[in-house]
Amino acid sequence: MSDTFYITTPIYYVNGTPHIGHAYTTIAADVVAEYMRMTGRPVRFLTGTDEHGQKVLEAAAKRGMTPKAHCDDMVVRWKAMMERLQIRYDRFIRTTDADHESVVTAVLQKLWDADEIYKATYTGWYSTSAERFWTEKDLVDGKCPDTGQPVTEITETNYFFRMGKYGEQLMAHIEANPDCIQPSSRRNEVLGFLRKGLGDLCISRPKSRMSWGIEMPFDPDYVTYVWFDALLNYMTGTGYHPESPAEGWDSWWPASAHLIGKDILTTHAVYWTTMLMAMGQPLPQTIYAHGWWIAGDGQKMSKSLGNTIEVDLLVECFGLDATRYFFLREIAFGADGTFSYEGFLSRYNVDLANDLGNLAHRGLSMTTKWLGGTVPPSSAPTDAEVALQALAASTVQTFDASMKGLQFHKALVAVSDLVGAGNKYVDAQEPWSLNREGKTERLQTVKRHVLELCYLAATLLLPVMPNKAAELLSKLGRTPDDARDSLRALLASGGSSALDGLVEGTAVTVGDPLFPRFREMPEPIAALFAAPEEEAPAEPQLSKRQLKKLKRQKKKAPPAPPERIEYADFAKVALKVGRVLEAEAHPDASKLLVLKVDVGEESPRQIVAGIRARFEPGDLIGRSVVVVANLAPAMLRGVESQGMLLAAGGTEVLDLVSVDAPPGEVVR
Ligand code: ME8
Repeated sequence: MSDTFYITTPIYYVNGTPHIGHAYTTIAADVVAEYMRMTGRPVRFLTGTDEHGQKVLEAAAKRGMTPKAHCDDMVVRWKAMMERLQIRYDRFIRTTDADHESVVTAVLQKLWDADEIYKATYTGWYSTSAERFWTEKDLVDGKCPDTGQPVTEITETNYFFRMGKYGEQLMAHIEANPDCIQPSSRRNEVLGFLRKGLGDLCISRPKSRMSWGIEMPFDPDYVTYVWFDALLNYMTGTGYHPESPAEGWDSWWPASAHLIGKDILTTHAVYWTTMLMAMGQPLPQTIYAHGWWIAGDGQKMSKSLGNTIEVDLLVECFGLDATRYFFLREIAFGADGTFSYEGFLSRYNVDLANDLGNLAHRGLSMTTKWLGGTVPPSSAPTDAEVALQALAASTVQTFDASMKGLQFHKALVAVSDLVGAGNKYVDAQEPWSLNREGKTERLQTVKRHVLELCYLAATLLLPVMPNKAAELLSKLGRTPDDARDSLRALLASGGSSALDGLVEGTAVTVGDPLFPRFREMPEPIAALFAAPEEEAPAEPQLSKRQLKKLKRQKKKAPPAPPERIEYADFAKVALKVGRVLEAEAHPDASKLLVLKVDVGEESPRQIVAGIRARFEPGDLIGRSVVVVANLAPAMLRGVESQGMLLAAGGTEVLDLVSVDAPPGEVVR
């Protein structure tokens, strides 16, 4: 198999507003692309914009511009987002690029000649908002299932791709290649969809209704359906062309990974794969559908949080590197995430300021103060150093396997664990005592190990935090190129040389802290949430006895909910679908059960629930539940509960709330 690595993001609707969701996919792709480059693989990284279709046409008309001029104007914001996030793509493709239009035209002609496309008259429900047809049974309450907007019944003659005939073949491919759709829950979703039977796909729009698209080569009255056009960008990006392919294009195909959000799973896992089958091309190695970021704490994703300004705000307040780190570290790739600024601040302070920043500072400042500011030699390792070495070697392996498997979260947890072990090592070795007691040789060995740990952490974090990692490397007297060489050597040695990357005698510098700690929310963010000052209501005068009674009551029962709350209050609660994996009686409380619940995260949550009177543990295994996912963890009779289940019933539990949806799905 070829050693090349070809990775893509979705091409974003040029009309849309770039927000943290788009930033997320793009950062993930950038990180894995850069990691693969570091390991020495030839990499091609494609991103871009999707520029045809009705919405673009309408938006352009509103502005009194031609659609192309409108796109030329809108695309600037997307390119600016990429630049701000330091995205190192190899090509930014636009579906209005001439080479792409030529590929789409030639593919259509080839499929038409091969009778993979036919013309037919069809009656269906057309959703203008989703720009597609639905059958009667697809509709939800008579509306578009994707957008909830009204649909119109249209009878139209169009061109259809014989997608249906590939259903069985696609199912067989997915069964035989378990990694081709990830995570596995998404693969099962696609298989479920295919088992219902696959129809043909309408791939044209009459120009009389919608003219902004690539003309059908065999019928000038029609343009190509926007998805058929857009998906082919992945082939254009390799240099493929049915008649005049660029030399070496097939070294990039099949793609190593298409990163997408779960919203566009079917178009990729079904439309795209069957199109490739009809074109006689191999299918991508992996289509990875990640979860959605939703705004927590009452912040609306689309307005206050979900726009470029807010990505910019994170970058402005915490820096680009911390922003890139946060999204990949915070949730497992595949799960949904609830964004909150508090969560961001705490992740920054804990992982970056306290752990990594602190380790670097301890290593560099003590070396400067006590050892003349150069990388010291290491001698006579004790068990502590042997253990660190073993951990470093296994960290490299975990990091590598996780990056290759697009498990960014796991990769970064491995680095955090290493850094944590480094800080514990410093605490245990007490270099300050070694210095005081004049045990210079031992002090040198300890400091060398701390600096080596920093070097390894900076090496592994380089694809994620290119600037901060380079800054740390420079403090250690090394460069990103040194780190790249070290990584390759480490991978070749299975990690055995993991703490041997620095050069004895090289000068180190302390400089400014890498990640200054934030004691409070940075001002520009705090200002977003500053409530207008209200007059405090007058305190009622209560006797001591009355006050005591009130306190007791308050302690016993949660306050009754107010009659009415604002949407923002409700939006603070993150509800998720869970599936009960395990259930057992609480060791120390007769009314409680201890459950393990899969909520679509990397590991199941432990939830303690007061439902023992209503349920036996065995009743619950496999049951779907609704979990309050952002409730602060609490100890319930000595067992930690990481969430709460929704149940019906007042004083007595009558039933648990269940929904028919996969674990991790958001409940709103
Ligand atoms: O669908 N959380 O473009 P699009 C996480 N043009 N990721 C999110 C997100 C969120 N809240 N919101 C958006 C299209 N994304 C088509 C694609 S590809 C041939 C054509 C990310 O602008 C995620 O990657 O609506 C999602 O799939 C993509 O943006 C949708 O971008």
